[in-house]
Amino acid sequence: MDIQLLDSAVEMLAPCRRRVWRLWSVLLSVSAITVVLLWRSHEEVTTSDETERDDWVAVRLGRDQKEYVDHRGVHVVVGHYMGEANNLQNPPNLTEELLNSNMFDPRPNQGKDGQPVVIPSHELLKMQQLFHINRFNLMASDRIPLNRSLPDVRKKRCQSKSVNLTGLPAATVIIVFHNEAWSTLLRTVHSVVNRSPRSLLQEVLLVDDASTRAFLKEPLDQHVAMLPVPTRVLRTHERVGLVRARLLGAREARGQILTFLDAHCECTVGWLESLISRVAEDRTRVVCPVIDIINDDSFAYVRSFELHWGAFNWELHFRWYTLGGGEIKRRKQDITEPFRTPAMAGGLFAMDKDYFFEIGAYDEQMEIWGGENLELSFRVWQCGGSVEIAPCSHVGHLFRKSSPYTFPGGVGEVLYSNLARVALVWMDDWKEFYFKFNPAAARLRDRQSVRSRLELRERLQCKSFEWYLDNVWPQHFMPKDDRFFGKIRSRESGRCLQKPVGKGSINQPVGSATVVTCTAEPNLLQMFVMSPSGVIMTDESVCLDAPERDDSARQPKVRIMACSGTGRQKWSYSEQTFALRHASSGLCLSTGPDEALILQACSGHIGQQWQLESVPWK
Ligand SMILES: *[C@@H]1O[C@H](CO)[C@@H](O)[C@H](O)[C@H]1NC(C)=O
Ligand SMILES: *[C@@H]1O[C@H](CO)[C@@H](O)[C@H](O)[C@H]1NC(C)=O
Ligand SMILES: *[C@@H]1O[C@H](CO)[C@@H](O)[C@H](O)[C@H]1NC(C)=O
Ligand SMILES: [Mn+2]
Repeated sequence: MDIQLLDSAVEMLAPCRRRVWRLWSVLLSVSAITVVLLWRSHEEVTTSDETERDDWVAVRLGRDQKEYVDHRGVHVVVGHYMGEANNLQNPPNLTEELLNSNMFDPRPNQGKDGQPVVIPSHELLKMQQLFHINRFNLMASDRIPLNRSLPDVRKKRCQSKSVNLTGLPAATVIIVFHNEAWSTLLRTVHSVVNRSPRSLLQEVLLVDDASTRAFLKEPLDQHVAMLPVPTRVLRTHERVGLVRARLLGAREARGQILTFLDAHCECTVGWLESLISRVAEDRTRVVCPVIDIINDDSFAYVRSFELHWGAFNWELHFRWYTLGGGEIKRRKQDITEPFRTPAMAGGLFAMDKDYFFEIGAYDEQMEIWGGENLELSFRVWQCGGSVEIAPCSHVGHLFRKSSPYTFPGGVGEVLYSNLARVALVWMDDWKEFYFKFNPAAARLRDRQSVRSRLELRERLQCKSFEWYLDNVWPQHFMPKDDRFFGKIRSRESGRCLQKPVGKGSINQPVGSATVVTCTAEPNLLQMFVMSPSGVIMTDESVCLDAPERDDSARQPKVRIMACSGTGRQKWSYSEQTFALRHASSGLCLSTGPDEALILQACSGHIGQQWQLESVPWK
């Protein structure tokens, strides 16, 4: 999940292996150390798929920027906005005049080929002031031409794979915006116009959701009138939010394929044909591009990783998790082949227009944004379609640290109402799990009228949420009737297993597994799921993990790590001896020094006895 770690692990791979081989040839007497090194490097090769090596990374991600990758694509984490709001207690004095002026001032070579923009030091103060308007570096954006060049970030095999455009349906690209900056909005439009095969691009529809900026009115109409592709601007009379604005665009669309984009994207070559060809083959497919990163400070285009799929955590916040083991294997056969994803980020996707309306478009009761991506994902999967990511389609998206938008009614109210609707309509028993552990959403539960959406589900004869979990996301970490959910208590100390706290609210919480004083429910840090196959896991897709081999001499530490589906994360529990035995090493989970947990030869000792205390989840 941590893109920086992933990145450096991949980059270190090649030199590391060379070093190992040199050692090997020099030290003919095969020392134990060499063996260990070799084994290590082998393990690294197999776990970090070398065919997925990313050769092009324009800039290193900044410290806080990397946080975006975990939930990129998505305006997800409320906590994020709340945190950022503190900085806004002293907002700079942004006058109406400043807000309404278009400061677009392109310099021919700035941002060229996706390079970062450099602002001279004497302009830094001004730059900081302007940053607050859209919560990204507006001055940097305004210096980059609308038609800036970007590298072809696709895998070699994608570049050489040609798509037969004959007979493919054309798309309407729908871009909803609210007070977007001129340069980001129009760079989105120009990148669509310049990098889409003309025969596949029917038109561009801009939906202005009640923007107040003067330059987004007549000047925008005049600008788009000159584009070589039919482009219309639709306007709502009052703020209707993302869902209803997209619906307006969808109803007006003339193309057979609806392609939704955020208003601050840049499409790269090949992006559209890879999406449309999949939908043309099967109209029930919803296809997403790989979402690359446009840095909110420098506007550098940063290639992202293709080995993640979208899902969600116990709070129904969208997350990117490492692909399931089966999917990774399947991908090795052909890395250009699209792969299924349990959920989509929501901002960027293509689907058949008729299918969009047949399966119920969007839930019109959803306000502003948030949750609509999960709603559509569940609905498509449960009602017979599929959601996938096309690795040969790359679109850059500007990720911000906070939202510049106003939320009529408050962020929490809007988001949790939307999520409550998702749970009530699509999640069956798991809605009780969601409400039980998310009081903010539970409070809004009774205010939702979801009858028409339930009728839709009935009419389309959609499958259950259990089917979704079993078939679409078998690696899920939700509770279920066929598995344990609750606390894992040491019979020796009476303490409970607890997962580490993640760095920042969005990074996966990895670290040492510890036992600490048990707390009253609902403390989600102490709740674990044990699947029938023996995986002990918890929220955010982290699992109880220990080294694979019998290394009892060193008393290997037990950790909480990203779930990998490998043998090192399998355990078995005996209700007779209360032992939790690590499958691959045969050792037992034992309390160690301090709060730590270690593996030891099984002895039946009280330090190896664990009580699995079920907690009702629905
Ligand atoms: C902000 O600027 C305007 C115009 O320059 C001025 O009239 C107003 O007093 C300023 N407000 C603050 C809080 O500085
Ligand atoms: C962008 O447009 C300008 C002016 O029309 C042109 O001179 C320039 O070559 C274009 N740049 C790219 C990368 O196409
Ligand atoms: C492309 O597709 C069309 C229609 O499906 C077909 O007639 C044509 O032969 C194909 N062209 C190539 C080069 O495969
Ligand atoms: Mn966005």
